Amino acid sequence: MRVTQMGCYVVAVRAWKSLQKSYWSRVSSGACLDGLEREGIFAYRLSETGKQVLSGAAQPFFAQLEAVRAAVPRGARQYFHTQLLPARRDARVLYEAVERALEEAGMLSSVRDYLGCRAELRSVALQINDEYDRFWRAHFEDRGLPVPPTAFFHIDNTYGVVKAIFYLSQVGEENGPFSYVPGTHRAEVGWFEALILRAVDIWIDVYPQERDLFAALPRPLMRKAKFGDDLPSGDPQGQWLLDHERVMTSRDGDVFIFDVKGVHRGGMVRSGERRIIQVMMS
Ligand SMILES: O=C(O)CCC(=O)C(=O)O
Ligand SMILES: [Fe+2]
Repeated sequence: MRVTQMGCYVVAVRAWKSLQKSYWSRVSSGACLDGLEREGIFAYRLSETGKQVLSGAAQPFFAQLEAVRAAVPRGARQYFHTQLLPARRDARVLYEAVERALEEAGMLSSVRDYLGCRAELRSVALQINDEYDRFWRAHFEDRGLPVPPTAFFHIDNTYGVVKAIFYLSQVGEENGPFSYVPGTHRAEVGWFEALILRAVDIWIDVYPQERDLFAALPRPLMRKAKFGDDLPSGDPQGQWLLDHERVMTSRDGDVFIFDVKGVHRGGMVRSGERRIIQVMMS
């Protein structure tokens, strides 16, 4: 008799806990979907356990990335020296930890609802940025030009992608916070413009020595996804973006999910170092 009572009690507690869990994941998933739709970005604070599991799973890959970086003189590092992109088959534990963390935050289901497809993790990148990185300022400094305040503002040159960025170190104003201009993901861009600004961007990324030719393009073609570098300081539209830019530090959360169609930038470290996991979903 006592055993049966105990069994009923255990079943009732489990049912209550699972009800609570599904309620809270619905609540946070509703807020996440709402944030993505209205602002293009949503921030979440992970549980301490969630953070520890993620850090543990990421540690061996950060060690690999550190080794790659240590072999290159600081000033000579390129953008690709900031990232390690392990494939799922070589990083199962890490991919599962990331998936669980995104599920805890109600984010994976929201991304699926938002994109209207069964989105999956396409890549998980470990990233270290520090004050010696030059990818966002070399093209100005090498020409003796000041870095404009809108530097590195861009939209990604992909289609139908939502990204998540997990902060694995404390991030403040100085060590490369991610930032986003809420609402810009809803800007209407026609298919031709969308095509041109991605094509021009890829062209200049692949052939940076041809950057000067950008200025010679006819006006309708003079468009770039990474446009912040091309706005002079004091440009009124650039100023609007700066006035509305939301800078996300560790005070705002541990993971940020955003539609890459919105204007954003990050990793521009002025002092210290920043460690993140960047996840691409589509
Ligand atoms: O490193 C960052 O904070 C931003 C990187 C970025 O632009 C992106 O993940 O699309
Ligand atoms: Fe980006």
